Amino acid sequence: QEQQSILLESASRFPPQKGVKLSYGTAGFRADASVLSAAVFRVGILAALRSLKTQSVTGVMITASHNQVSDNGVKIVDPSGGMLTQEWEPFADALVNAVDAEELVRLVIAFQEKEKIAFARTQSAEILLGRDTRPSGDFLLEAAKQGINSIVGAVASDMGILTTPQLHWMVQMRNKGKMASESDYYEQLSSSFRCLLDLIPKEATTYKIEKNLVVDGANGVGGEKLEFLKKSLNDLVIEVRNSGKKDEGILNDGVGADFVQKEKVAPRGFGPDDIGTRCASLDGDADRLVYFCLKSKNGNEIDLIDGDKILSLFALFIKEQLSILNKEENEEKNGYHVTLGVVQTAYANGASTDYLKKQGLEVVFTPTGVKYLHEKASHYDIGIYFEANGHGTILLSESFTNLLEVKNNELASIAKGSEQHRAALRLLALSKLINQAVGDALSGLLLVEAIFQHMGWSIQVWMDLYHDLPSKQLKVKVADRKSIVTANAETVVIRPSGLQEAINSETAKFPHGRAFVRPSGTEDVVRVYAEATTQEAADSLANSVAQRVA
Ligand code: NG1
Ligand code: ZN
Repeated sequence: QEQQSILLESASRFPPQKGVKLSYGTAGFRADASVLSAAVFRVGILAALRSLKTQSVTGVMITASHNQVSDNGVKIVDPSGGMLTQEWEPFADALVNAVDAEELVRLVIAFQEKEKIAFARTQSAEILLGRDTRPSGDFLLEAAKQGINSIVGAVASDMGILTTPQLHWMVQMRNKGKMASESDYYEQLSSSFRCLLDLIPKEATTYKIEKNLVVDGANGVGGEKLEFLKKSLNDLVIEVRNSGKKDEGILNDGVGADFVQKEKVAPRGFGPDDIGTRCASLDGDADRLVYFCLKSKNGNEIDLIDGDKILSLFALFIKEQLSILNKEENEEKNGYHVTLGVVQTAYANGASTDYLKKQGLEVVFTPTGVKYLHEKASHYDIGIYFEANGHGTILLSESFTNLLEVKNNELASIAKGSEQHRAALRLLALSKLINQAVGDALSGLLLVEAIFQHMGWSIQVWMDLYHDLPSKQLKVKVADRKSIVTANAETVVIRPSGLQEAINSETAKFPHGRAFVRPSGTEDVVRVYAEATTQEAADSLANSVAQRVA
């Protein structure tokens, strides 16, 4: 009763915008920031309910990632540190679209009964709040706090301005009972990075590693955080551009990983002087990372190193460490077979999939969206997942990590300092460096740099692992994007009928052509992807498929 009146009173202070219908898409709710207050308030309620239900810490992140600065968004971090459980998404939709405070209260009470969630002053639910650098973040954060405070027994902890992966990491660490502050995050990253560098094989490499890296911070939170992190890194000189400082430019405007990957050009602030330098780009909330190299003296053309190629680098390194570790081992005697799996989506360049399979790796596909990739990767001892756009990470199962600890202790006493011992130590350091809650541009960047120094590669060697098939992405505006329904990890359209046949007949016109369409989960568009042996063919295939969709 007390709960109902508190809820009713606070909900009436956040009336929803008429005519706005939101859905919990690939990455939570996103819209123009001006219409989001009520949604964020309600997501605060939901995060509190999730925390009460699981008796664990949850999180609310306010960000619209790579979208324009006037947009914002909100999503829930589940107790595992990953995305909100998919079972609760329909409730999130219902709650956010409730027409008034009365309906909202009815929904909450009904859901609470169904999920058997108890409200009591003595109950303690804790919700960590984070936001990116968007100016609208401040008032939206306030709305989230009020939503949380309207649930009896729930407390909000404002963690301030953070990258999305930092907040996910904090929630994961808190629920494991580990140190989870922002400075713990930096300490874990920089110490495991140092550890990997200390384990680099002694043999002289053929190539002298360029220790300078220039990073495009998308004028967002990642640039700011990297400026801080880099101070504790020896052996790597990072120059951050588009770091979000006043006058450096607008968030995601001609900068950032999404722009670089989709447009295949250098971001603002990069030019001919950077030819030959290793460059990287983060997205607006620093959960995506791509690398690139400027190509031409009189333009902004680049060679792109996307998520697929970062994944390939990680996979090669891990495979090498596993084979060193197993060199003198008899698997049967050991009774432990390490499963290593790679997870991609239909957006992965066909050349990357071919390459990975040729390396003897197991490659599986899921629909777009981290929640699907992450889940699939968690079925392996070591699961590596990446979206082509640069979002990805590595998951190491608990049993495998425990096995590594045991092996490390064993080897430390019988073969200290052996290559085998060092391989175990490298994998342990990797498990601490990589953010196992979600894709993290900062942690990913440090792992790339450490592996790079380990391999003694030039950037050219990395680029030449395989050559991307030319590809093209388009967006098509349609009346109702949800009328397109796909199957088989989004590679085929099953509705409307006839569309897949049309795509097939367009694709058949191009040798090695591949094309698919799907409704975006974050924008009101249908996305078209095409791949072929030449850029002209890929463009033309994308255009003709787009015409069939429109
Ligand atoms: P949608 O809008 O559903 O395509 C985009 C990305 C996803 C994912 C989400 C979340 C592409 C083609 N799609 O989703 O991979 O990163 O945003 O940010 O890049
Ligand atoms: Zn992002």
